[in-house]
This record gives sequence, C-alpha cells and structure tokens, in this order.
Amino acid sequence: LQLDASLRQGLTNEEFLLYYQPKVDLGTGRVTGAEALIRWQPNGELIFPDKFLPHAEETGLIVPIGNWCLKEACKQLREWHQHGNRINLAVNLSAKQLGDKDFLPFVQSIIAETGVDSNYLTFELTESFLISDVERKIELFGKLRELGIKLSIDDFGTGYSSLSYLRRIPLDELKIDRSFIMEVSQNNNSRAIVSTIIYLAKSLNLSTVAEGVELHSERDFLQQLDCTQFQGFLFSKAVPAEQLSMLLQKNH
Ligand code: G
Ligand code: G
Ligand code: MN
Ligand code: NA
Repeated sequence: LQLDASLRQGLTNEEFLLYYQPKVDLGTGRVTGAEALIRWQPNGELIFPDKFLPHAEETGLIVPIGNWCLKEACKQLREWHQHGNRINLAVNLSAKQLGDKDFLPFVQSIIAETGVDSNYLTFELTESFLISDVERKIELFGKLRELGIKLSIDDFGTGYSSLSYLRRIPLDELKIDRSFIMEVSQNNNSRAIVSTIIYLAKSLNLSTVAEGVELHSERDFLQQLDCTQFQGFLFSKAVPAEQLSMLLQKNH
C-alpha cells in the first residue's frame, strides 16, 4: 500500500516529530508536565495522527513508530531536565507496542541510553488495553512502575471496559476524556460524571487530568473539584519543543 511505504520511508527519513501539549497544575497554575504528540512532516505539510495512526495501528507499523516516539520523548525530557526544567512527560502507548515481547527491554535500553530520569515519565494507555491478557499486563505494569514510570488511563470513561480493572491494575492517573469536559457548562449529566470520576480517582489515590479545557468556567469547575491538572486550548495547544521551553521560562 502507498501509505504503508510512505510511513516506512518516514521512519528512515526522520519525517516524524513530536509536539508537546502542556499539562497545567490546577492548584498552582504552573506547567508541571506535557504530553508528547506525534506529527508527520513528509514534505513541509504537518500531518496529524488521525490521518496515519489508525493505518499504522492496523499494519503494526505503530510498533516502530511508537518506539521512535518514546525514544525521542526521552531524549527531549533529558534535555529539559539538564536545563533545569524538571517537568514530567507523558507518552502515548499503543496496545501493540506494549504487547511486543521486547517492550520492557526496549524501555530499559532507552532509559540507559538517554540517561533520562524515568521517575518523570508517564505512559498513557487506553482502556482497550485492559480487555485481554490482563495477568500478563499486570506483571508488565508492575515492572514499569519499578522503573519509576507512572501509568495513566487515557480517554477515561469512553472505553468498553468495566471498572473492575481499577482494583487490580497498578495505576497513577486518570485522564478525563474531552467529550465530558466539553459539556460541563451546559449539561448536568456531564458535570455529574466529571465530579464522580474525580471523586473516584481521589478515593483510589489516583491523580486526575482533564483534557480539552477551553473555557475559564471549565477550569474553575475542575479546580473546585480538586482535579489535579488540565490540558487544553485555554492554556495551549501542542507546540514544538522550543516553544514549550519558552512556556517553561514563564514558569520561573
Ligand atoms: O494532538 P492530537 O491530534 O495529536 O492527538 C490525537 C491522538 O493521537 C491522541 O489523542 C493520541 O491518542 C494519539 N497519539 C498521538 N501521538 C501518539 C503516539 O506517539 N503514540 C500513540 N500510540 N498515539 C498517539
Ligand atoms: O491523547 P489524546 O487523544 O487525548 O490527544 C488529544 C487530542 O485532543 C489532540 O488531537 C489534541 O489536538 C486535541 N486537543 C487538545 N486540547 C484540546 C482542546 O482544548 N480543545 C480541542 N477541541 N481539542 C483539543
Ligand atoms: Mn493521550
Ligand atoms: Na485523550
């Protein structure tokens, strides 16, 4: 397939890059972290992941692409830390990446090679991860956490899994899906769902990140509920590494 060949070429020609969306602490208003988001720039034009990740996921190319992202993210995080910006960085993982036998040794080798402090790394997983092979994953998650890596559930509340995994899987964070945040100003049900997720997370000792915050009213609502952090256009969209560095300067 055409797209397949282009993506492979993209890897060899280093056409992928990472953008970073700031994560803002709702208590202090400071940028305490960021989420790495892949972009593809084959010929000047910036292509967003919805145009190529579903295909990469289908063909398995997500494994080398996702592994590239992880390594690039670790290099960048190490650089920020060297410049005194001790932020956290979240990386999205695909189920196929995590299912790869060599994933754990790969993570270990990246940490060793880049010299990154893995206590500042978060892996974002979707609920679909937790449908199959749960025992094996609990073991793997335990090993990742021994490395200091935090585990977060992305798009929380939109998947098909039951809540029972929350009892069994070692987690650190829930990310509340943008679809709920979008509606908190107009919809009582969305407000109830968001406050219940935050209450649930607190009871389980998990931190919470609200996604897609665009309005002051949304941020104020989340702050009242003691949500930990937010991401969204209200503060910033995803930006290139140099621009995130500038946002971090304003932190000081
Ligand atoms: O900002 P944006 O359009 O990039 O993000 C779209 C979605 O693409 C994200 O919600 C995320 O789930 C997915 N995504 C972005 N970067 C990566 C990545 O490096 N790996 C994986 N598996 N998914 C990613
Ligand atoms: O990891 P994930 O699926 O959540 O990626 C976030 C996606 O949501 C990206 O496509 C990103 O561009 C988008 N996004 C991030 N913040 C906002 C926001 O405040 N509003 C909207 N509409 N989209 C956002
Ligand atoms: Mn994410
Ligand atoms: Na998300």
